[in-house]
Amino acid sequence: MINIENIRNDFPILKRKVHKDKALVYFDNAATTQKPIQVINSISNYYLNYNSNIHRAVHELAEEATAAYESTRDKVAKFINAKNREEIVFVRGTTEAINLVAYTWGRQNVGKDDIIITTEYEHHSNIVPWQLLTKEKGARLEYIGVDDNGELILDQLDKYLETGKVKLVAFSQMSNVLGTITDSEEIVRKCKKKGVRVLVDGAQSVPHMKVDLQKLDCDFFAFSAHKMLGPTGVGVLWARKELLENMVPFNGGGDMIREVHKYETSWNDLPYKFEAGTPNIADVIGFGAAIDYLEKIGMDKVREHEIEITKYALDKLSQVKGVKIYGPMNATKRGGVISFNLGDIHPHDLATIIDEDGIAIRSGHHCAQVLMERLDVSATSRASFYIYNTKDEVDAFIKSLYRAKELFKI
Ligand code: 7TS
Repeated sequence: MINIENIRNDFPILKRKVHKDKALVYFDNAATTQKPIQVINSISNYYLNYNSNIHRAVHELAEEATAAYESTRDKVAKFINAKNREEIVFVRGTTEAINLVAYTWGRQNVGKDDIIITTEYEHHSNIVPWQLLTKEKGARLEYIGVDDNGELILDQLDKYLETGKVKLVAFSQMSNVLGTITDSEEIVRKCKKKGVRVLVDGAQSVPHMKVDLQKLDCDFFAFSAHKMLGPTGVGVLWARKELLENMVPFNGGGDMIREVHKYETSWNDLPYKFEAGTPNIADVIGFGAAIDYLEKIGMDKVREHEIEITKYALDKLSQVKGVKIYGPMNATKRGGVISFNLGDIHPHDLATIIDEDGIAIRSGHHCAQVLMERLDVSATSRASFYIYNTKDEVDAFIKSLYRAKELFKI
């Protein structure tokens, strides 16, 4: 069991009131999580005490900043059990990581009539880059469908793999709308048999469960710091060393070069070949503090807490008459994300009403319009949890839904 009271004390924002005197119930964690004081302090400590550019100067400040920045790379590698620190590329976030792969590896390896597969429950950031690439190359983009339980219909993958034309399968390890945990190892196994590359979007999984890249055995992996207690503007692309070595650079500029001449340039070693320009030093350092924080709790404990709170919320929510919940009803098959609709109340109206009670949820298409089409809705409401959320907060949320029901007379 985790000590929620101690954890909550580390998050200054949880003490603030909203709408004058309402306690904040923050259930929008799938969008971004709150930050503990340890992360905030590590960023301000950098600016207060050793602000400097990295990898360039020999003075003490630069050495301290470089060491702190590079120590996050080691922490990330250990956190996701990557074999080599050189395989960890810092980017702005999941979106940039996927675009990097599409623009470099994709342009080099995908041609006319090739197939890229994604799924119907992807975030737009794992759809649009592939649309851009396939349109440019005259290739095809195909989808693994979602069944009525909110799970992927994996048989559909076999049919495409049989064609021998699939170059890449790109999918999310956890849906940001349905919470569904993808059977990732099974997909990787099927793809490996056919020599097909796999990209896994870990934006929702890495913050919430233990991820082991050596076990997962995919080829590309992307995630964002800000969904796991870290700052915005930092994320990770992990890719196999041999792939990164053969990929052309994404951005050209400082730091990514070894030698530049008038007409020719040679590239720096990995991972610097993919980190052009002054990076987001402060926030990478803050990301390191976020990983330390999660490691101290233990990812097994994080997951355990989330299952408990999700189970509780699914149970309470399904007792509210008129509620439709999307995705698997078994809390062990999903992360702490619950999308739902209440009667015919528009999700934006519902979110606005319950916000008056201090409950912050997300409403809309959650950057997953392909899934909205599949579910035949224009939008859903979504409550998403993290380590600092409590059952009392779930109760407050449910109470607020009853107030909305009364207001809308349903
Ligand atoms: N992939 C998944 C599965 C996501 O949930 C998100 C963000 C992204 C990619 C993009 O991450 P970014 O850090 O590059 O923006 N998801 C959400 C969400 O569910 N609500 O706001 C952002």
